[in-house]
Amino acid sequence: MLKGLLFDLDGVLTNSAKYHLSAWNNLANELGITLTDAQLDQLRGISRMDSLNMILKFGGQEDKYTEAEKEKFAAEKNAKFVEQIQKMTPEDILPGIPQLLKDAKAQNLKMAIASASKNAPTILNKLGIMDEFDGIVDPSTLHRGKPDPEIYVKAQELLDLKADEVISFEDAQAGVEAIKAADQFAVGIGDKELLKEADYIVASTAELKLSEIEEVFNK
Ligand code: B16
Ligand code: MG
Repeated sequence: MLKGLLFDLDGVLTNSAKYHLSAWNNLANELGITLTDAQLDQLRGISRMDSLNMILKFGGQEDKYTEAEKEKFAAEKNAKFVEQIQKMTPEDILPGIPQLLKDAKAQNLKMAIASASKNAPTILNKLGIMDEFDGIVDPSTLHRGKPDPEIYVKAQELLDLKADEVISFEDAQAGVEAIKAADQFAVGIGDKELLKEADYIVASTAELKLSEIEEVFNK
């Protein structure tokens, strides 16, 4: 029986992904690395340091910098990102999400955030939806990032629920893999081919309808 919903943040509740991608693009340019759209897409849902390491690898610079230099680059990227998200407002909640949250509340479903972002509390406050959630996984407590199931297992535990009692929402391939590895029902938002492991796929959040997802979940 459905008792809870677990949400990724970037690309699901709001499009802060666009700020992440532009901040990474800036840094990559400074390092003389040109990223393709497909490479930028692979950064979705990936933690800050793992993203930086992937970018350096894309540019053939994986052994070029010390850990201290890499920390400095990551901090630089984050400073740009934090500056950008200050302008977010409730208008930045993605279409379909306010109704989904309302329908979930009407059914007394518990809700938690399973975002790799250390900036998630700031973003949720900016969007004005912090109080809607019963729990937020603290990504600094994680040992492994998505596609490892750890973050989704932790989110489910925060709500005191079992894997077959939750529906989890993701826009990233690594995220859908994490949900499936946690044995949960995955809703993928985005490209059908990339997210093909998901149990239910929509092209955009505007198409999300809790009653329709539940029909498939209950089958
Ligand atoms: P931060 P999600 C992820 O959020 C982003 O998709 C990814 O681009 C970012 O690198 C990661 O959070 C870490 O974010 O640098 O703010 O700690 O999709 O898991 O909600
Ligand atoms: Mg995401």
